Amino acid sequence: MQHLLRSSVTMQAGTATRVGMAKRKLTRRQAWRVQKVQQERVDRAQRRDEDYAERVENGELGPEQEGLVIAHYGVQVDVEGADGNCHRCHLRANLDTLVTGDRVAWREGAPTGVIEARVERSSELNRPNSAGELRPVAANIDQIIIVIAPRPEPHRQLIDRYLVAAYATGIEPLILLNKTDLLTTEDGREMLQMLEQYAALGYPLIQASTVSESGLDAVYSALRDRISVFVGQSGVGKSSLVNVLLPGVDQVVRELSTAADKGVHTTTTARLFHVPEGGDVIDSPGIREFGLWHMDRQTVEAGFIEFRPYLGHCRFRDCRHEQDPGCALMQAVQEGAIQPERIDSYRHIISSLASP
Ligand SMILES: Nc1nc2c(ncn2[C@@H]2O[C@H](COP(=O)(O)OP(=O)(O)OP(=O)(O)O)[C@@H](O)[C@H]2O)c(=O)[nH]1
Ligand SMILES: [Mg+2]
Ligand SMILES: [Zn+2]
Repeated sequence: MQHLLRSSVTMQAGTATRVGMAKRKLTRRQAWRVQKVQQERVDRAQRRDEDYAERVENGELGPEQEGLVIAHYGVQVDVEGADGNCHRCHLRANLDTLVTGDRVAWREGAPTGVIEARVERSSELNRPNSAGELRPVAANIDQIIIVIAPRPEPHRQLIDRYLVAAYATGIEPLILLNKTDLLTTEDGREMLQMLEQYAALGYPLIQASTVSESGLDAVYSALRDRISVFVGQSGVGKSSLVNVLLPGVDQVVRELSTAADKGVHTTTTARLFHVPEGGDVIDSPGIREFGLWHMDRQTVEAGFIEFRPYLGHCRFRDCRHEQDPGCALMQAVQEGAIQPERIDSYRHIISSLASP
C-alpha cells in the first residue's frame, strides 16, 4: 500500500479548541479548566497508544491489513476488512480524522481493532461545520448525486452550490429527481423546466420514485463501477433510495412534517453500502445550507460552467457582473445564453464569500 499517512501533527483536536477559545477572554479559572481538559485528552490518547503497543506485543492484534471505512462514530470507525465483515476500530492517536470512504491499514482485535494509517485520498468532499471549520464528509468519491424532490421544494441555490463544489473537487455531479409520484401537473411542469435547464448545461439527470419504484434501473446503472455519494436537503429521500436499491438494508427514514421536526436530520452519519449490481453508494446526512465561503471568486465563476466562454470578456478586468457597463455575462443573460436564475445564484454565492 502506497502513500500511507501514518502520522501528522499530534492532538489536532486540542489545537482546534485552543484557537476557538482564543476568541473569548477567559478568566484564570476557566483557562485552567480548559488546559486541564486538554491535558486529559492528551493523556487519554497516550494511554491508548501505550495500550496499543502492549496489545501488539502480546499478539492480541491481527496482522496489518487493508480496509475501507464504512462509517465513523466520534473516535471509532467501522472498517470493512478483506473478510467482507465490519469491524469496530479505534484510531491511533496521531491519525487525522477519518471519513467514510477512506482506505486504511488496520489490525483486527477484540473488542476493537486499531487503525494504523490512512491511504492518501483521491478526492474529498468538504463542507464547513457549524463552527465554520472546513471538514471532510467523505473520501475517494467519483460521483456526487444531488438528490432533489418536489417536496421539500428544491432550492436552486443549493443545487448550484453543489455543482460548484463538484467542479472544485473534480468529482462528477449527477442530478436525481426523486418522488416523481408526487409530481402534479403544475409543479411537474415547473420542475421539468428547471431540470431541462440543467440538462442543457450538460449535467446528467435521472428521475425516480422509491414509492412507485420507477427509474430504479437508471439509478443502478449510474451507480455501477464507482463510489457515489447521495447529497441534498433533508427529507428528499436519500435513505429511502438506499433502502429500495439495496435488499436487506434498512436505513431509518422519516417524514419531516411537523414544525418540531424542522432542522432535524434523520440520517446523522455518512455510511457506505455496496450495491449488488456493482458500485458503492454513501448515504449522507441532509443539509439545509451548503456554505462555500471558503472558496475564491475564480473557483465559483468557473463552477458555473456556462459562464466560461464569457469570462475575461467584460470591459473591466475587475468586473463584478452586477451593474458594470460592458459586462459580457449580463449581455449573455440578455441574449438568453445564460439563465437569469443562474446569475442570481452566482451573485448570492459571491456575496457570501469570506473574501469576495
Ligand atoms: N411520495 C414519496 N415519498 C418518498 C419517496 N422517497 C422517500 N419518500 C419519503 O420522504 C420522507 C423522507 O425520506 P428519507 O429517506 O428519510 O429522506 P433523507 O433524504 O434520507 O433525509 P435525511 O436523512 O434527513 O437527510 C419519508 O417519509 C419517505 O417515505 C418517493 O419516491 N415518493
Ligand atoms: Mg437519510
Ligand atoms: Zn462582467
